[in-house]
Amino acid sequence: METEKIDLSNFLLKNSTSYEDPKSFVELMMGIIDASNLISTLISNGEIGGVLGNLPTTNIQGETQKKLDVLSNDIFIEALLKNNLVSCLISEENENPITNEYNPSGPYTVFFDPLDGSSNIDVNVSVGSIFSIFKYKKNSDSNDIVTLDPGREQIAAGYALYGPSTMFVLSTGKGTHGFTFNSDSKKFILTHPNITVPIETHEFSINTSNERFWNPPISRYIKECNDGEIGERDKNFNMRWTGSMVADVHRILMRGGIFMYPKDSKVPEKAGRLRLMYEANPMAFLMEQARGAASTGREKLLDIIPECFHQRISVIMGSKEEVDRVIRYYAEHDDGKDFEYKSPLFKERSLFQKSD
Ligand code: P6P
Repeated sequence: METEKIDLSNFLLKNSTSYEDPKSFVELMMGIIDASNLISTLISNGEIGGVLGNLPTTNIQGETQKKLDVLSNDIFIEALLKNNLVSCLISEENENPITNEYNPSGPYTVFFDPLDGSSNIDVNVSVGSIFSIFKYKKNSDSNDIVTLDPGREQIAAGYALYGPSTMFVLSTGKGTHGFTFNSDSKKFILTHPNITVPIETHEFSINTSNERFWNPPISRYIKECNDGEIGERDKNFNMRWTGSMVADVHRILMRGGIFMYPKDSKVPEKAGRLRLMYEANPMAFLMEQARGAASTGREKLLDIIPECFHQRISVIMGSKEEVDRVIRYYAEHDDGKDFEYKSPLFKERSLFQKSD
């Protein structure tokens, strides 16, 4: 198979003309690849490696930290700061940016979630590392260390998926491409060039234990999926929820579907469960590059102007036809036009604010 001969580092070099600074970008990516390989090895040793289980600490998100959360975070920080290319690192695990005091003028800012879905690690379910790369822009008009741009300005984004096989999925703005780790050659081999998300699907992905907190457009969409061929959609749906965004989004990139973690009324002051800069933005970049769609329900995720490093956001992404339908449901609700949709679920509909 032709793509068998192309490994990730050759792929990056072959496409280097599309990067503004090829040498530094390829070197940065090699650091991320090395970190992912190291994390993959730690994970594959599981209990034998003594790296499972919780620490007595919590991260900035108030979440209990796994041993592997901290180990993965340390591995990424070391890999990304050693080559003096990164001026500013923002990790899910750290409240403040990690800066490179040795080289404050590095050309890149990197946002990352070192081990997404880590609550699954002790039960041997797929987890992953997510990264998002911007050109470094110092924030001249405030004492913030870095300017936060919308996700559309990313120069690259991707993830390592530590699953039955270890995969690396990447976009530099020229399509989304998948690589599978070859344990013999110790290289990531191009196995899924130009990934394209099927436009339609029969599979949805949402944590249904939150149903009582959902806003009306989400409840309307999921009810119609559950009504199947006897309802509005005239077809049956299936549901999948892994609890690892990387695994759920990867499944959708491979075979279609819609992933939803909308803002809901469970914690009204929270703008959503997932974080914009190191979960929603990189996944939305990959999804749009694979001809899928990614929205908050009202705005394209990649157009959101960030307010802070750990900002939470409503996430709806996947097969374009399905995402467009959910967006339509939000619009019809905001315009009061979904009146024909009567449901006992909405007796408190007045509680649903336009910002939800
Ligand atoms: P819940 C993992 O902690 C994560 O950030 C995503 O990977 C995942 O989609 C979501 O949270 C799971 O959240 O509420 O279902 O546990």
